Amino acid sequence: MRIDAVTIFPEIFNVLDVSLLGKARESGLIDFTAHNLRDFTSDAHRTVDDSPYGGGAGMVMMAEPWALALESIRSSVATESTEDDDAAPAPVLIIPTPSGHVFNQKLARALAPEEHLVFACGRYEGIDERVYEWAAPRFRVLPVSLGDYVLNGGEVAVLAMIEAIGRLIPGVVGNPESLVEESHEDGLLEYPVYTKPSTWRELEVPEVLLSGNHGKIARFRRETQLRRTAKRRPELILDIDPASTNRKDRDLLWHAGFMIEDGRFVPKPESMAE
Ligand code: JAH
Repeated sequence: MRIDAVTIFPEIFNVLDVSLLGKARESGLIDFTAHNLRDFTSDAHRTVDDSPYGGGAGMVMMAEPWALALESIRSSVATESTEDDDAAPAPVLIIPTPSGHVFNQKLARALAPEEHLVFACGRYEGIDERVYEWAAPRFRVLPVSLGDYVLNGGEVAVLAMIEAIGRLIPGVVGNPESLVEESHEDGLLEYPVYTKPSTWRELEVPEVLLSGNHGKIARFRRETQLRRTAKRRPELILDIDPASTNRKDRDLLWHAGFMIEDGRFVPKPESMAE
């Protein structure tokens, strides 16, 4: 996979030289380049921002450096595609912004088979909106949010996305089995894990995990997952298909505050509290 990032702080991406993703780059599985947006300015001060039309706080990133940077990335890949050729699809242009689509494991999986991802890292109040209009015929534009909080810029969000996507590329993560268990297919939070010693500072590993009874262990883990999810992420319980649960699951979820109505889980009304 080819990955480009456009940023005014290309050094932030030096961390990709280390660890897992660094290995994937050495082996050629991931070809990553960070581009300095200021290299696409033409004034002595290398200006990338200006005040917002209509007034308001802060500064806005100017359109022209973005167009030049993104054009240089597009023209560095083979040929520009025309209308009726069977050339490569347009690269995906991912823009981290708190107002984007939510980035989750499903979106990471959808992006992992792509040939070329381009990340546009904004700073200040954001990028001139016309850049998105300009980019739409040249890229598959995708504004994404990692969650409802504000960072100082898109760079740290891009590092997270590169790690989430990169580890799904075959050969990047050593053990594909650990990917299977982490696939989040059941929509529940993970069960807690323990390792040696079995007693640590007077704290015990749950006895069932030492029992060797694999049926009981699976049930213990399932119950911990359901209880944890109901407590920490109750909105995820609403997405569980009741057909994927057994009687014990449904009993546990009842006691955790959920019931089945019209074939789906819903919160139990306060009046039904036990
Ligand atoms: C902040 C440009 N959802 C995480 C996230 C992503 C991007 C930004 N903030 C939070 C951001 C300022 C300028 C992007």
